Amino acid sequence: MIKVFGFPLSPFVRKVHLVAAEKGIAIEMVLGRPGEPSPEFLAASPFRKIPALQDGDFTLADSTAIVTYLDALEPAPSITPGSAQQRAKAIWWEEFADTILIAAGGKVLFNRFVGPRLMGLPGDEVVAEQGLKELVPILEYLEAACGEGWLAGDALSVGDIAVAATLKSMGYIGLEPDPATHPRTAAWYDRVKARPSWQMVAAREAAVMERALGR
Ligand SMILES: N[C@@H](CCC(=O)N[C@@H](CS)C(=O)NCC(=O)O)C(=O)O
Repeated sequence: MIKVFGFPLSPFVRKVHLVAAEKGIAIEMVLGRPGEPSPEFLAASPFRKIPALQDGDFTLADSTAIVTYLDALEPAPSITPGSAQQRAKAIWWEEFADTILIAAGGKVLFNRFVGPRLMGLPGDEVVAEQGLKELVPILEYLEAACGEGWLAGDALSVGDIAVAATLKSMGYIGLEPDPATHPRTAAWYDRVKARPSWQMVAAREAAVMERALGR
């Protein structure tokens, strides 16, 4: 079975799990300890980033590379739209999630949750507040883009998956889309959350997080 290394709180890891679930690709989640990387993980991820994948002799790091691999292995259902413009938009939304949304949201997530709750490190409230400020125009941009359907056309794409995966991490600090302030984003997010793939991945994550938080 394909192995995916990494902790499911990471939006990049969650993106890979969601894509695999959409496509019905079975994967084994390998958690590991960040401070004590296994030789298997190091072989798959030379720069020690999660996620990483091992499929027999084949290894690969980086969520974008990994979902490209999964999409090629199992083309249906597609996560990359067919038209040139929609396909490019899907990649834009993935980039938006992976570089812009996480850069701001991660400041709040790390300092209010990952550091204090999981790593025993004090959070830096100045950095968290800075992240909250940076998030305002980013979330407004997303709100303006959300419509009745999906971010990059008529079907769910890797763009929707990446953005929703990042918002779920932000849910750990109470920053999932608020219907009162971001109704279009909240409605789109509800559509992603209604998918069986999301429910399966979220249930698996909840079990891991419960153990990590010692509940
Ligand atoms: N562009 C990479 C980003 C991966 C990444 O930054 N992962 C974080 C966890 S969210 C990580 O491994 N951090 C550990 C470190 O930087 O040492 C991807 O899409 O997979």
